[in-house]
Amino acid sequence: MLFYDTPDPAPNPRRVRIFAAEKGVALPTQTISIAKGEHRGDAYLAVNPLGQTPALVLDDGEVLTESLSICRYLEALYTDPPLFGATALESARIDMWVRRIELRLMVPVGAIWAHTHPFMARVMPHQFTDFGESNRPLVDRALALCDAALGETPYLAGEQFSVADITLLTTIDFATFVGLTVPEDLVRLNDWHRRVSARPSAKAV
Ligand SMILES: N[C@@H](CCC(=O)N[C@@H](CS)C(=O)NCC(=O)O)C(=O)O
Repeated sequence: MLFYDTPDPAPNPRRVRIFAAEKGVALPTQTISIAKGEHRGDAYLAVNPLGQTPALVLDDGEVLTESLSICRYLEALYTDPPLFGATALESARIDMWVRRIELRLMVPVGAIWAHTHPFMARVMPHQFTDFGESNRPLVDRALALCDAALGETPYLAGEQFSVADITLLTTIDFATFVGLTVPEDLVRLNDWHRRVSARPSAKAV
């Protein structure tokens, strides 16, 4: 296997790095620099025509993209510890939270990034600033939803650390890079963030 990775702050490759670290799996890795535009170069487009990272090339040459799909593949190969749930209910809860984070948090964070951030002004043909700004309340709402869930259980989707926590951690850290903050009064979410950031996997490079 060969894992095509991009360093922080890219949240999606980091999701796979943390996932692999939690499994104790070392993936042979090649770094693609988005800052240098390597994701749009012919060599990488031959691997992933979508021009995005991460990608995982399997031994028979098949290429998996989509960070969550790569995580699912690793979960099937390396079952311990289970990060997608061990029972039907755990799996459904984890899937529910991953979808909520992707759709309710990452989508508005991505819109704020694309349409308001000065870095993106260099690559976006036109920034719709009002649209970007209009996404800020959606971020606040999604963070409050997570904070409420963390009042019930130590991890986002239950008693065990899961890929839902990995998805939330990588998204919040990217949001912080974009200039957003987790409000201090979301005490449970801030506490959760300290706990999961202290796991060795959070530092996986
Ligand atoms: N849904 C995809 C998103 C992949 C994605 O957006 N990757 C970013 C890096 S975090 C990227 O390659 N951005 C460069 C671009 O889209 O041009 C996944 O989860 O893998």
